[in-house]
Amino acid sequence: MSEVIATYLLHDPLGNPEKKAEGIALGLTIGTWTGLPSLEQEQLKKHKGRVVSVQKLEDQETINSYFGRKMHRSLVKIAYPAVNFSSDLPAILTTVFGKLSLDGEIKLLDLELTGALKQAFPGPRFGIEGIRDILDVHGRPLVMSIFKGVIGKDLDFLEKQLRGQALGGVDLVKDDEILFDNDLTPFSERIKLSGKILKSVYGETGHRTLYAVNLTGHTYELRDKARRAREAGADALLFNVFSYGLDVLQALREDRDIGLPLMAHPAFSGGLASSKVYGVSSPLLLGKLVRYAGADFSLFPSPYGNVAIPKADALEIRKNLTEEEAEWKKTFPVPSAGIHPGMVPDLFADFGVDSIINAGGGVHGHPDGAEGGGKAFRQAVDAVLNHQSLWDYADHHRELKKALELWGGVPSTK
Ligand code: 1AE
Repeated sequence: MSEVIATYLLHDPLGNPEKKAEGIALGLTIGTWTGLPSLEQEQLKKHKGRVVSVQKLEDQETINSYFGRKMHRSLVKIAYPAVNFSSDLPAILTTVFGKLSLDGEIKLLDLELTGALKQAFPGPRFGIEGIRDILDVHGRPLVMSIFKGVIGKDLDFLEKQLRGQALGGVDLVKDDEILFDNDLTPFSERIKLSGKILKSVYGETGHRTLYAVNLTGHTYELRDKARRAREAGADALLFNVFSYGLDVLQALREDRDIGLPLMAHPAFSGGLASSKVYGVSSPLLLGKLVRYAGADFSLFPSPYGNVAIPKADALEIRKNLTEEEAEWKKTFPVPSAGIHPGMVPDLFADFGVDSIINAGGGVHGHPDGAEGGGKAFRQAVDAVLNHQSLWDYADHHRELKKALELWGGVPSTK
């Protein structure tokens, strides 16, 4: 029998997590058990939630002072029978963390799907290998840059930015997540323009760059808009999945007429995942669930940029996106935000070859502009691949040297 096993971090003033766990397991399934006549117990047995384990944790003074009273902490695992819900994420999330999420003293850390339930989720259409094949880039992390400062600007401005980024040798360029449909740079015009520019740069340099256009608008418009994007020649779609919902991502993934690589942006996820005591963990949201729903790329805050998350969380996100799973292809981890070339050795060490180094300000802020910024990142990657320090490599690579002089060559976390 398939189940979803949910892991929660529980805060409990009474020090009786077993009782609280049993209350959750029953409350989110059949409601009550002990008072039921034995015939009804028999009928409802297969629907009953099951406490799998309760593990008491050390108290934490910061948590006690947050709540203003002593709170016992524990990790609790509860299994929910799949027979209780339809095989979709809205039903699963409502079961395991529906009303319970309003409690304020409990955090959903993880979900584990067992049995046939896994087959309800498609995972990425292309995955890491598929994206590498499209680009024909293997054996190194990909480099991505981001359109910046594009609101209120026209297509000529976008053209210059895109050209610079592509000439710098980045593998992907994504829209800024706050670029929506607008009169100056309409969605379809951005797709057409990017096709033209990136083809021309490919002709000049032989380097292929893909562009991820931001798919925005009302939910009911997205499917047709995404299909039109494909017809217009789009390479990939950027998607603010947490502003819409994971099931919307899954619908885009499952539509064969769309069939484009999907890039999940973490915008709004901080509203769900930032608290230590309630909400949902970022490894679950930005790792497991975006992979299950079908993202080929998952962007998330790195541990060393300007909106950093704890390193353990970032590494867990990477693990959830890339560990071997028979059912799902791997999703590219894209640790992001405030990234500059001096961080490349740490990014490489922490996230490995199968990751994407992504920067907006760290590309455009280069003294030689976006082209210089792109080159500096590619040189930093080459330095690591050649087992050289960035500074040594920069002696013969001027774009990297200028980047290191501007931003420094060592990360702040080591
Ligand atoms: C975590 C998302 C990062 C992102 O989308 C973005 O725009 C980053 O910009 P920079 O690199 O911080 O300038």
